[in-house]
Formats: sequence, structure tokens, C-alpha cells
Amino acid sequence: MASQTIRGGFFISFEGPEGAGKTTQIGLLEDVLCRRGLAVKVTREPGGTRLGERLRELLKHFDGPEGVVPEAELLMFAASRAQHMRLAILPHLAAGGVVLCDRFADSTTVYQGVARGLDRGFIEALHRFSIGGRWPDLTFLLDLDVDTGFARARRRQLAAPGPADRIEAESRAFHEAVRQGFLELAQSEPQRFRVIDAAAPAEVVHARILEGLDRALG
Ligand code: Z5A
Repeated sequence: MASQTIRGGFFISFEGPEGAGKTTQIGLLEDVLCRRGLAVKVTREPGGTRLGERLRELLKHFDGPEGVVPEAELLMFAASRAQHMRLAILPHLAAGGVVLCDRFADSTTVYQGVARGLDRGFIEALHRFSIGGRWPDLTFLLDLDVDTGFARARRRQLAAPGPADRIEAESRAFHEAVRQGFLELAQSEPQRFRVIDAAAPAEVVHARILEGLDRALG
């Protein structure tokens, strides 16, 4: 039962390339914050609402010869985010809770802007429209080299086979551009980002995240 609130809430996003360990780390942090008496909402993008989860399914698994053109892909991510922001994230923050979000707008900047090469000015305007000005208070970038990320994803696929994923299946060069794009974005916004070496064992990554969070919360 939550007994602590934070005025205006606290919004934390987790970003990084494929297989960086975001989901694992969000689970570990959720346990700690719940034990501290905070109301924690774990959510993800694309997704987090019924509409968002339907869009997620299409964004990840839409197949057939028609494919998804990059412009449509960008707008679907933005549509999922607009719904997610207004129906899930903002209400939880307004109630004084903590939101832990697995990917957010930085993923659009990097995947659709840097790696797909869509217009960055347009993407920034779209962020203003879909987010309405409430960016995360803190963003953990879990940085991992592409080969280690691929190997982790392969192991996970062998352990629990699932359908092919459109974006995961992009080339090595695409995923390399994603990694570099995240690092450059983090460098351009050092106040909000904490870059964590995600190649370390999960408990070590968790300890670094807690340290970063406690420092940010003062
Ligand atoms: N996307 C986009 O293009 N534009 C956008 O605006 C948004 C998203 C919001 C969503 O896919 C896709 O959408 C994503 C970006 C794109 N595509 N890609 N690529 P998703 O949500 O299904 O997948 P993901 O976000 O890329 O995450 P992931 O691959 O599921 O990985 P993860 O959550 O970062 O990692 P994990 O599941 O915690 O761990 C992966 C495996 O590694 C697992 O077996 C763990 O047990 C293991 N693991 C975790 N940590 C460690 C450590 N420290 N050591 C060793 N092994 C570990």
C-alpha cells in the first residue's frame, strides 16, 4: 500500500538498444520503490493503454508485402504516446506516483529520426504535440554493444520462441546507428540522462541505477 507521494510525481524512462535489460531493471527498481512506500506504475511504449497495445502489435508484427512505411511507423508511435500520456502517465503523476516507462519519446528520436532518417524538426514538433511538455524527470540510458544485445535477444528467443519482430530484424548497421544515436542524445541532455553500462551483471546495473536515482532525488 502506497504511503508516500511526490508532488507532481516522478517520471523515469528507460532507453537503450535491443536487449539492454530495460525490462529486467524496471522490475528490480519497482520492488525497491514499492518497499519505500511509493505508488509505482510500470508501463511501456509502444503500449500502456488498450489502443497503444493494439498499435504495439501492428508496429512489431505487421507483415506481408505492403510493409509499414517509415512515415506511418512514426505516426503510430506518436499516436500510442498521445493516448498513453493523457490516459495513463499524467494521471499517475498528478496523484503523486512514480512512473517507470520502458522506452519513451527518445526512442522515436533515435529509431525513427536517426536510424530511419526522418525529419528531426518534424519529430520534435510531434513530441510537443503528443507529450504536451511533460518529459521524464530522469532517463536511464542502458548502453550495450550491438553484438551482446543480439546474443541476449537470441537466447531469449530460444528460451521462449515468439513471432518475428519487424524492428528487431533490422540490419546491424541500423542497430549500430541506434546505439550511437542514444549516446549522442544523452550527451546533449546531461541533466536528464544517466548513461549506465548495461554489459555488467544485472545486480551491478541495478545498484548503479539506484545510485543515480537517489542522487537525482537528493
Ligand atoms: N521503438 C521505436 O522504434 N520507436 C519508438 O518510439 C518506440 C519503440 C517507443 C519495442 O520493442 C520496439 O519498438 C523496439 C524499439 C521500437 N525495437 N527494437 N529493437 P520491445 O519493447 O519488444 O523491445 P525492446 O524495447 O527493444 O526491449 P527488449 O529487446 O525486450 O530488451 P530489454 O527490455 O532491454 O531487455 P530484457 O528483456 O530485460 O533483457 C533481455 C535478455 O537479456 C533477457 O533474457 C534477460 O534475462 C537478459 N539480461 C538482462 N539484463 C542482463 C544482464 N545485465 N546481463 C546478462 N543478461 C541480461
